[in-house]
Amino acid sequence: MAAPIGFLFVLCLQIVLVFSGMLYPRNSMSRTVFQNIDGMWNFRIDASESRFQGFSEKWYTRPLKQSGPVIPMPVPASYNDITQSKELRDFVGWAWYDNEFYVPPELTTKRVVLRIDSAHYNTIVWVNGQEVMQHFGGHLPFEVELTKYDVQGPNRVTVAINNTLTPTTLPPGTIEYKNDPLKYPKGYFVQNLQMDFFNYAGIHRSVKVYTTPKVYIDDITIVTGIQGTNGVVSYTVKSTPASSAQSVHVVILDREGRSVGESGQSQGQITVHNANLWWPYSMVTSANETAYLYTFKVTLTSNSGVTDQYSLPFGIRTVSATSTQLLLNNKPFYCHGVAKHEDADIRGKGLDFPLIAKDFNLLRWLGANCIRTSHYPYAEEIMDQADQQGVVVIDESPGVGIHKGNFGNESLSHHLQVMEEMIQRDKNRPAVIMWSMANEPQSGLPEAEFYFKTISQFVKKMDPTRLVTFVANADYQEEKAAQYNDILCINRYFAWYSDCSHTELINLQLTNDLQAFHSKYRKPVIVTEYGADTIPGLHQDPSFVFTEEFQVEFLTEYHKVFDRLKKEFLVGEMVWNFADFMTLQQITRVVGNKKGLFTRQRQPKMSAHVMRSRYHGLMHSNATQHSYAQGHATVSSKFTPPVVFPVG
Ligand code: BDP
Repeated sequence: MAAPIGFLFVLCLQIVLVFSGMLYPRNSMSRTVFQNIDGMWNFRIDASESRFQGFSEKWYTRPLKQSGPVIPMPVPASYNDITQSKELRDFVGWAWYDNEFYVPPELTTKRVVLRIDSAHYNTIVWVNGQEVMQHFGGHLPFEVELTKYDVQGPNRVTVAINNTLTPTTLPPGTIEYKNDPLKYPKGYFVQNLQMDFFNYAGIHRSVKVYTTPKVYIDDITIVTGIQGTNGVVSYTVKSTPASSAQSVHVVILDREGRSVGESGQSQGQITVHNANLWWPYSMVTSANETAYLYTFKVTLTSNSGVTDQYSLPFGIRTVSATSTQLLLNNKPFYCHGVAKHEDADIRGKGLDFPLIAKDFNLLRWLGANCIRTSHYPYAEEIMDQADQQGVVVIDESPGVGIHKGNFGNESLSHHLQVMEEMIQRDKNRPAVIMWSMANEPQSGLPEAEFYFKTISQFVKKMDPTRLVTFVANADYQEEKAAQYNDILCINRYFAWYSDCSHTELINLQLTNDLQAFHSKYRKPVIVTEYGADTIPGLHQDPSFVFTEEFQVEFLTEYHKVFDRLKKEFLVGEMVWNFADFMTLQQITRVVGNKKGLFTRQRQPKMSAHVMRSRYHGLMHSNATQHSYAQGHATVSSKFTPPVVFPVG
């Protein structure tokens, strides 16, 4: 059988993994993000049978438009929904992009870095025909220093991306060749997915060129603790090359820009007296503020007297768990949230600022205090909003749908690599309280035990300050790997995927199931998914599946159980899903998954109003409890529950 569409090619190439801090590009006195190469790129798919034509004809050696026809393709965006072509929408294989950038001559004395914030999935990048980097996997940034190349310009950047999913990629998938000559033409294949979302592909986030001095701040790690009313900030600053760094000075600035602590060491501890802690907005009382962020400002001076400066926002907060509670800053936190997707019309998974702003407005409107980045790490610009707006995040890797055949060593080592990149990227974010290793793996299989034990230990070693989990859907009796989770995250669809329509069974089934899980592991539980597909505008009374009435009834039955178990060991509930999203074409999906509280265009269904009423109510009661615990009786009026939406 032919190698699946040129995919093996990339595996044969040497994967260059240069481990560095990859601090998010920010302007400072010493750094310039001087080019955002976003906009229209030239684009062409390699539709040859082998998908190998681009490599055999070396398309990267000259402008793409010289080797064949190109179309304009926006970056950032998925390419799938941009044109009217079904072939492009459903394409599997290598897609090629190119564009130009300049490096102003005065900046060539600096360290020049080309960074792609994310591309799906496997990427090779050439500058002026020379290969400069590869990256294996989507959703996470990668970059290369261009200093050693001649980049005076104009410079051509060529990017080839392969969206093929195989048993060892994350997410995993398979390429299936259909060999029956009576049914399929020669060489016919399909991409099988093990996940329930459209396999969007393209350059999904920004492409930037930025500079730093040649001796530069490579990485900053901040870990915070609380002692009485003080915050304890432990930090490490890594400079590269370390031997050329003469001195490091760090200062912590409060919101007003006043220094609240400093040090002349590259590693150490700073005490912030009477610290303002980072609180989710749902836990704010008259005594504290939403999501207080300090700035960690680092100044590095090289042996030759050149300085580099980097300012990192961070929060002071702690995360911990008992057998029945999830604690933020030693206070119980109840997560009333939503699971999301990066997904919208036309742009697919492409970064989109209006969409980010709209979604955070809707989260606040709903009263959701927590999101899960189902089923992959979201854009850093989304994570910034969570940090700034006090929305807690369960940060999930792209380990979605790990089934039998995906637990081998190659998969495991790639999964560890992805976890490392994700934690490295998000380790300083106060909003992130828990790392999710995967979504719905076949964790009832014996091989899942070693797999998740290894990843969980790796994650805890990299970051002992946060919790770790994977999101499970196995039966509690079969479950083999949940013992390595700090919090039991469980997805349940009683009365939808089982006993469909029988909402009267939810109470019994959900109660028994969650209690059994908790009794087995003695750990807190979050129901990370529950939901029912709902076609907006479809109404029926009495309720019927797919109607808005049914979704409301379904959610409300779950809430009854949550309200009881919340007093015992339940520490969170997250609706599946925030908004409708696109999926593969199949008979159980009507142009996508319709379990959203909002439509794909972010208009509310009846359920959104019900959830709004519930979440604002929960916030009010939590805030009251929280403020009593602290001895303050006032609750900010912004948490007054909205009028209950009249249902039923
Ligand atoms: C869960 C998956 C999620 C799906 C959801 C559903 O975690 O990705 O979209 O089911 O079927 O099992 O709606």
